Amino acid sequence: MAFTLPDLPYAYDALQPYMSAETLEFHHDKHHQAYVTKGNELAEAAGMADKSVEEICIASFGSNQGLFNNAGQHFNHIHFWQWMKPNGGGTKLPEKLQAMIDSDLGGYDTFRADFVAAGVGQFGSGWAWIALKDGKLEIMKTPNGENPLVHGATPLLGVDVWEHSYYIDYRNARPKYLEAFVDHLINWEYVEGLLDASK
Ligand code: MN3
Repeated sequence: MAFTLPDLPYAYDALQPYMSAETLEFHHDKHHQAYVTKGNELAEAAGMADKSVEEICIASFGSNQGLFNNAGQHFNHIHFWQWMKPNGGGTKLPEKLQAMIDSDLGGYDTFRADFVAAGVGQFGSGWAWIALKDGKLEIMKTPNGENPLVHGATPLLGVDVWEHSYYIDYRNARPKYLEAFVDHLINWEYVEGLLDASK
């Protein structure tokens, strides 16, 4: 099925002051739209236009880099908009997720430090993740449009560390952006929904 750009699940200015309307206008309307447009062209050319974005990610990884880059980024951004909400973040997590963060990631404070460190430590463009692999949570980082799907894992939470995601609001201060994402933006209910759906 052809890729389509989903609407943002909130107003462009809803995540201020942690993510500006200007950032969301460029990031959603220009960057994500470009992945959709190019991804559709390349999926058509590869005879994969009838496949889902998840199927295309897995089938194109390592064999059709151009298609993978755009399909991967389309998948990542569909969820990225949902991984944020106004008045999100912080330490009030759904119970089941909190229990898994305690058992698998060493508790909330360790998760926060390790997740921010993964994002800061991703050299150049990419993503930091909580993924579910073999029934356990893991912190991961990936370059460019890569995601946990192509490593046999289920992405539950991801943060975009491409400069287009933070440069307008934070300039070069990637750690401050990541801290604001964790403390004020994460939609933990959406994360828990993906955990439930993965079982
Ligand atoms: Mn992006």
